[in-house]
Amino acid sequence: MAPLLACLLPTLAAAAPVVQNPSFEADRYTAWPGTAAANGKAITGWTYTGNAGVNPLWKDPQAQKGPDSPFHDNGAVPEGRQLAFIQGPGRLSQVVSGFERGGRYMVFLRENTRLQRQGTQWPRVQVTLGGELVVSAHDVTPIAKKDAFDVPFYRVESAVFAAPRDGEFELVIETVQESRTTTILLDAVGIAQIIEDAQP
Ligand SMILES: [Ca+2]
Repeated sequence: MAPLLACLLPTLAAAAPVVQNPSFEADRYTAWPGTAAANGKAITGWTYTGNAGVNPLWKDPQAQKGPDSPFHDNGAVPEGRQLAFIQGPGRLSQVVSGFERGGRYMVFLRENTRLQRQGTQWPRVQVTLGGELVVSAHDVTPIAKKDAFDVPFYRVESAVFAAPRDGEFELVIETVQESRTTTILLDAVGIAQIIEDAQP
């Protein structure tokens, strides 16, 4: 069935929902510590609440210093050079279009936690799509020791679900722990369309 599947893929892929700025590479922050509030109050493609932002920040080239990531203290950035973070309770969200009624989808992302300033809790994160919980609230612990950057962030996948209608749904990544100092690190957010094997 491989040839048939190869024929179908381009058509279906074109209709798949696309997350904007999924890897948080679109912005170039320069103001410490990389909060959106200190960098034009914008994360391209996303709406945020709370103390969210992007690391690293890129200093003046004339300062002869490399990128600085105060929130990123362990684990390898899984995609590109940048990640998003939410310190304390907050959310990153965007409206994603292109869903088809009955189509089967899965939400995925990469996550990790800052070791420093944990407070009394690790971050607790959940993901909703169109108000429906697709990734249950769960604690995120650091994937590596401090200043160990070899292991990429955890990969998290939702269960496969069917879209209840055509159109767009709001994707919300939300931290729900009480601690205001603990910080989740996020990258490589996406929505996959699950294509069934074609049977004759
Ligand atoms: Ca990235």
